[in-house]
Parts: sequence; structure tokens; C-alpha cells
Amino acid sequence: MDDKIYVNRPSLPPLDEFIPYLEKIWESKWLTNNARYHQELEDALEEFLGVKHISLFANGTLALMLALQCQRITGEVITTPFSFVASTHSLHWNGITPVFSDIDPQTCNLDPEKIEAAITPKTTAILPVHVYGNPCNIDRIKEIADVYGLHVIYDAAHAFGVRLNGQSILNAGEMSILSFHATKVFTTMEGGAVISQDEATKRRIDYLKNFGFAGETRVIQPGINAKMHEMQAALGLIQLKDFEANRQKRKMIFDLYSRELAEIPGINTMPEMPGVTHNYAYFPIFVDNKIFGRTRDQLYEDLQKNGVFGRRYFYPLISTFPPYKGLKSADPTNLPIAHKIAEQVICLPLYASLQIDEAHRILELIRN
Ligand code: T4K
Repeated sequence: MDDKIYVNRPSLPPLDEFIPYLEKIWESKWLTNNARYHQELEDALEEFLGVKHISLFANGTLALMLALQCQRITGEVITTPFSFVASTHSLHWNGITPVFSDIDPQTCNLDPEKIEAAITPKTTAILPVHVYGNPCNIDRIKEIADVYGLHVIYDAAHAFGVRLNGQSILNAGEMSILSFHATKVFTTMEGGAVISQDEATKRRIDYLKNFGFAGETRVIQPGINAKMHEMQAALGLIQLKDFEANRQKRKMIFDLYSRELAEIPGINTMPEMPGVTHNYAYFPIFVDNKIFGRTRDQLYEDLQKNGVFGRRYFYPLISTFPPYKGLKSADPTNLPIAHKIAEQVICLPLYASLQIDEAHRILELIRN
């Protein structure tokens, strides 16, 4: 048996619940291309998430790449170095130059007050990320985008089910993308989605993920195959039923960590943001080694020696990887906060089936 504790684990429904869906797929012989479960999942997610137009995808990376294609974004795009590489790769694949801008130490999201300084005549858009599901400063980003005439596309890969003052944050910007990867709080094994704000945009996204076909004989853009298939969609439909119960289970662990870690000098945590209904997807801690007495990497390795596999999301910064480190905006002097946070962070295990005694064991390892 695998007794390691990982940073996250999918919350899978009992296999029995999946079998009837598989039987229906086999009977119908419709395996993909906008078939029954695909349509049902789009409807169910629109209602559950509080969004008008969702398009399902094979994964979140393709969703990001095609959202940028759909809006014909070119030139330079301002983005954060503190994210998963896919955020910036999606720009690179579109021939767009990423321009890194520093983050806010409170939220780990793009600092809106630094964005204006990064705008040049070539800038066409902003690609912010709701890191750990914490909403970006949506209003301020909109204000800047409106003044400069920029597109805004949110990488909301971590933000499934997050609300701000009762409203879905997925309606911010022109488009938002989600990831339904196995490591996410809502999963279809691999999967993702684009949220569009109007029907015409959704239609265009749907063409693009199906090779650019707009009807049987008409191709409007060099699209790609980015479709979600029926087994993924079926898993999504079953998963959705348990989302709220699983959110509560994660919240219990989140609250326990927050309470107990507040007592440990040198371990800083992120306070819950006011007005936010969180999804409790991640629990980052920030190790201040001068106070804590051990470095972040010592703690990370000590946890691993004891079978606890946290992750340093997001270290190293995207801006330090070979495809990007030569960019002027990747210079560490431009990104001091992001560099500091990346050197301090560890995400602790957090998932619905994590047991309270396992969480206590993790806390004990940090204390000692
Ligand atoms: N934008 C952002 C901000 C993102 O975070 C991501 C993905 C994307 C875009 C792109 O979306 P996708 O194209 O992936 O849909 C993972 C995921 O692969 C990635 O989806 C995710 N972000 C990123 C934050 O984490 P790794 O390399 O850290 O995953 P891995 O395989 O080491 O898994 C982490 C832990 O999860 C394992 O130690 C155990 C557990 N696990 C993992 C898998 C795959 C399971 O229990 N079962 C599993 O099947 O990247």
C-alpha cells in the first residue's frame, strides 16, 4: 500500500457510480464530438458555476492557447511569473512575447499597481492568474485594461467554484479558463474549459477546438483537436454531485492548519480574503528561515523523509526557465517579490480524503 501523503489526491466517486455511464456510452457508440454527456456537463457546469457560456476542453493548456487564438491576441502580453508553466507556454505557442510583472505579497497574484509600467505600444492583453484560487484584483485590472484598450483573459485553473461577494469570479475579463486535471478539486482526469461572456465568442471557441470547423464544409481558422470525450464528461457529471461536500471536508483541514500554524513562529500563511467563497484547493505556507530556524528546503526535505510530499508551487519561477530567462522582464530585479515568495513557499497536502490525524501528523513534523 502507498502510505505516502501527497500534496493532493483526486476525490473519486465509487466505481459503481461510473459503470452505468460507461454502459450508456458503449450502447450509444457516441464516444466524443459534443455527444450526450458532453452537453449535459456543459449545462450542469453553467448552472453550478453561475456562468452563461462554457466550452469543455481536453485540458486547461489547450483551453488557454485557444482562448488567446480566439481573441486574435498578438504582440506582448503582461503576465505573472508565479504560476504553472502552462500559463506562459500558452503565450509562447501563439507567438506572443510574455512580459513578466511582479506579484502582490498578500495574494501572490499580479500586482495591479505594477502593470502600467509594463505596458508598451506592442501590449495587447493581460493574462492574470487567480493563484491558489485567490481572486485577482479584478476591478483594478479592468480599470487599467479599459484605459489602455487591452484584452483580459484570466487563467482560472485553480479557481473552480470560487465566488467573490456571491458572484462567480469566472465572469471577470473577456474569458476565463479552468483546468480539470487529476490534481484539481474538480477533475475529469485530464480536462479544462473556457468561459466566454457571449454566445458568439463561445461559438468561435467551439469551432477552434474542433479543427476550426464551422459546419460540415467550412473551416474558419487553423483550429486544433482539443475536445473533451464522453468518459471525461461522465466523470465530471458524477464528480459535481460531491463538490460541496468535498469543499467542506477541505475547509476543515484548511481551518485546522490555519489555527495551528498561527502558533509556529516563522511559518506564515495566507489569510482568507474577505467576501471570498473559497474552494480550499491549496494550502501554501511561507517559511521565514531566520525566525523558523530551518530553511524552506530543509523543511521540504524533512517532510519528504517522513512520507509527506508537499510541493513548492511555484518554484522555480517561470521567468527563470530557459525559454524565458533571456527576456528583459525576466530580470530578477524586476520581480523581487515573486523571487522572495518562490524561495519561501511549500503547499501542504490538502484534499477531501486527507484524514484529520494525517493533518495533525504533518503539523507535528513542522513543529519539530
Ligand atoms: N494554469 C495553471 C495556473 C495551472 O496550475 C495549470 C495546471 C494549468 C494552467 C494547465 O492546466 P492542465 O493543462 O494541466 O489542465 C500538476 C498538474 O499536472 C497541473 O495540471 C497543475 N496545473 C499543476 C499545478 O500541478 P505536477 O507536475 O505538479 O503534477 P504531479 O503529477 O507531480 O502531481 C502532483 C501530486 O498529485 C502527486 O504527487 C500525487 C497527486 N496525483 C497526481 C496525479 C497526476 C494523484 O494523486 N493522482 C494523479 O493522477 O503538475
